[in-house]
Amino acid sequence: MLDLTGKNALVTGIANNRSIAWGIAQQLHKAGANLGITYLPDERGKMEKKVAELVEPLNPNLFLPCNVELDEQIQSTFEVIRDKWGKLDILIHCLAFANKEDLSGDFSQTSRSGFNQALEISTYSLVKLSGIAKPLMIEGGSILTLTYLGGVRAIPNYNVMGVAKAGLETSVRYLAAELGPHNIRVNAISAGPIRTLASSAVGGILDMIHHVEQVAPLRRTVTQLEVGNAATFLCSDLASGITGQVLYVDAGYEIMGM
Ligand code: NAD
Ligand code: 0WE
Repeated sequence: MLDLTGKNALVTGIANNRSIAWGIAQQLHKAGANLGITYLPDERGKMEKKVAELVEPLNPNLFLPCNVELDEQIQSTFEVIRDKWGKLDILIHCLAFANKEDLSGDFSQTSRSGFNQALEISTYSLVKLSGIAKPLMIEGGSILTLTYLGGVRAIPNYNVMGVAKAGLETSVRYLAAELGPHNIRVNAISAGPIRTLASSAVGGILDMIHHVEQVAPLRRTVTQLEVGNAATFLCSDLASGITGQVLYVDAGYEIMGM
């Protein structure tokens, strides 16, 4: 039923064993997908080593550095995919960045450079990666990104990331409209708050998680593997009629009014 054998999947955004992208990669692997993994390189090569060790059990047959701020790294990532795979079926976009000082305090004080950087890394990168992936998705394909409720509602301190996620969700719709005739589907998962490297660096995340545990219909938060299961579904032929959508994987929190 849910079978991804013969599918080539590129997964971005794994930093450690708490990353949502790690939960997605594990479930794609379980469904039989052939994995390519990209990581954000640092000067000392620490991230490369850490992520390589983590993903080894999934036998990725591509493992590449890809800082989405650098066109040449994006370009060479997709050159390797073209040369080694010949086609791409699944693209997972699971990355975001804003300056820490722009994720607290007054939104109106966001700097021009901080605003631009958050939108370049968190939003424009989906547009850019999709444009490069398009000619490689020769048998059709599925593109998936990760968003958060702060792109739709004003969530305290999410600030410039909320603007980035609003732009991301809108990009999903415009990309879905463009790529649909090529049988490429584009969707987003809006995940509830999960403790990861990115979220743990945010003050008050534990209080937010506690609030969700009180209010969400399921009275709990979601796990990376639950997001991975929904991602695997959206990337599979079982979701062949779904594109341009934002699927909430949030224990139901989004439906509540109080
Ligand atoms: P994470 O820190 O594990 O992942 C963020 C990733 O972004 C890291 O792997 C990091 O290397 C990568 N990244 C940052 N700048 C980059 C760049 N310039 N080039 C390439 N990669 C870069 O945290 P996470 O929570 O798993 O975040 C993954 C996605 O999920 C993000 O889009 C985030 O907004 C979204 N999300 C997270 C939550 C949550 O509560 N954790 C909820 C909803 C959505
Ligand atoms: O999208 C996110 C996290 C995004 C993020 C987090 C950081 C922290 C460290 C982007 N850039 C950075 N930069 C850093 O230097 N989430 C959905 C998790 C999250 O972040 C919040 C949240 C939630 C939930 C920020 C404020 C309020 C709530």
